[in-house]
Amino acid sequence: MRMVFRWYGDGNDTVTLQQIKQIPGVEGVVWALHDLAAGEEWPMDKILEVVHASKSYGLHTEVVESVNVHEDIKLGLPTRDQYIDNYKRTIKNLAQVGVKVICYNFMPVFDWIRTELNKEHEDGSRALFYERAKIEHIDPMELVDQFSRHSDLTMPGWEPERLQSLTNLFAMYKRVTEEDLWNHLQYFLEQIIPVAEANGVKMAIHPDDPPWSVFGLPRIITNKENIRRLLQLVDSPFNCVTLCSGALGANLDNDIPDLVREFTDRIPFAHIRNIKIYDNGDFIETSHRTRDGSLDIVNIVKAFHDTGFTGYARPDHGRQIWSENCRPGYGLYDRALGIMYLWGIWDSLENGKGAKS
Ligand SMILES: [Mn+2]
Repeated sequence: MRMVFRWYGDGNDTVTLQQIKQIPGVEGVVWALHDLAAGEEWPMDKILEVVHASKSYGLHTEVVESVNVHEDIKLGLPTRDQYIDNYKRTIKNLAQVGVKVICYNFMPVFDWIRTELNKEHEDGSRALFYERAKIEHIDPMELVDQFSRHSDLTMPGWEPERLQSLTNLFAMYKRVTEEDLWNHLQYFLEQIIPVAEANGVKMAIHPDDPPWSVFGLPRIITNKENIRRLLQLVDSPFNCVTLCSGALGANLDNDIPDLVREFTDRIPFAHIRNIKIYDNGDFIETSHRTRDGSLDIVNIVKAFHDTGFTGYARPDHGRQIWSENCRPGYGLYDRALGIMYLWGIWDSLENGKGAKS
């Protein structure tokens, strides 16, 4: 397990590279050019800025999250080809600086959905929260409005320029079924996987978060059967999945250790975090500790260990604790605690093989 930590870049993150370097066992940052719109080619000079900054702290940049997919590709519009060409060029550019894994997603309009960014736990910590009944009744524009007023740091997937065209997008997706979305994903993968393969870059799709349809939009990367289907769309070792325990785990029918075991050869990157799921279907993000949430993090890590996982892992989200002022889900303290929990489990499993490896 190669531990990495998401970093939003200079001036765009409350966490510094020096802080990241000081977290035990973190070897690299998970990064992106967050100021570029989806569909643009990532230019080498901007890529190199991040690479050089990270290298100066001894952190590698082998994992990128995300290279966002332009909506025209997801919608299957004739204009998609220019964006796919840009995507191919971005893959080649990233390969030149040693990127090994690109995480992306194929969720229409929104990358992820919550109803509150700062829901208070009993202990006063704050976390991302999903209230099922609220989602069923709220106008998506209202939610977007609430989120944009909340934070001066733009959140991935909720970039203002994308949200301006929200009404239009919803109208266009009215005609897109799940089968259409599968076809559009296949078209995309058939074009980019050969490029990824030729450049030694694994494309790792992030599952839909949460793993069900929201606001009537189609969602397809939601469960074991659909991940199998995804991997067969283009059956290449470079067509992979980012195993996100918290995204898939919001549906308790998804047995995460079982998914890890089945898809082990096609998981180059793991997101590990816990959530507490209530009887009414609401869920809140918790500390990583197994007993704090509904997911068995010990057994999830054990499944990775049992299958000889040598890919990258990050703690995904954390709560806001100790009065930290940070991006919702992306503070320093709780993610660092999460990393130490994950290492604790991992090293105890290594016991007997020499935990010093
Ligand atoms: Mn995730």
